[in-house]
Amino acid sequence: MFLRIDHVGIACHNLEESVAFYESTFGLTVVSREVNEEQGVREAMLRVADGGPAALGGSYIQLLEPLSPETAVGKFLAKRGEGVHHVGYGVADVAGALAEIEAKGVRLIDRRPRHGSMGASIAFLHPKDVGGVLTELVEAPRHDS
Ligand code: V0V
Ligand code: CO
Repeated sequence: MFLRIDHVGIACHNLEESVAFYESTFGLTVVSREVNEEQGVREAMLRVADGGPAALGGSYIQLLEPLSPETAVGKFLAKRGEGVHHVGYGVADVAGALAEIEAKGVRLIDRRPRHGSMGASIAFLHPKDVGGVLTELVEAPRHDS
């Protein structure tokens, strides 16, 4: 079901400071920036590796700054501080994967796919049913033409 690790999401207080750290320390490059009101984040994707065949897409570090303290990332920062927030796995079909996973008894946060970074369709699984790991499914947009 999981094709690859699409991204690791990292919660931070100040997106620009964290981006500057990742760029200067590890030589990573920002390939996308977005404000996602629905998810309550300002985020940047930094490309890590090619991740195999081009059709599968790359691997990224996703830096996440909360839009306010009441958001998912805002609450996480208040409770736990900066650090790893979630793991996003690449899947071919988010809706199909959600149905399969739910049938195995794992609670879904999203019953249908939402808008994610770089045009992806995303959905989250509850961390309490995945050994404490907030888990995201990521279906990259198709590049057919
Ligand atoms: C909370 N908990 C976590 C967690 N966040 N455990 C592991 N990893 C995390 N990131 C634990 C928390 O410690 C509590 O455990 C329990 O879950 C309930 O947490 P809470 O603080 O009361 O918060 P809730 O229940 O209001 O919300 C938690 C959930 C929420 C996971 C349901 O954060 C959520 O819906 N997340 C999905 C959306 C999201 O994270 N969006 C931002 C990334 P104890 O203390 O009771 O044991 S957006 C993104 O990735 C995008 C756009 C993209 O990739 O394209
Ligand atoms: Co993410």
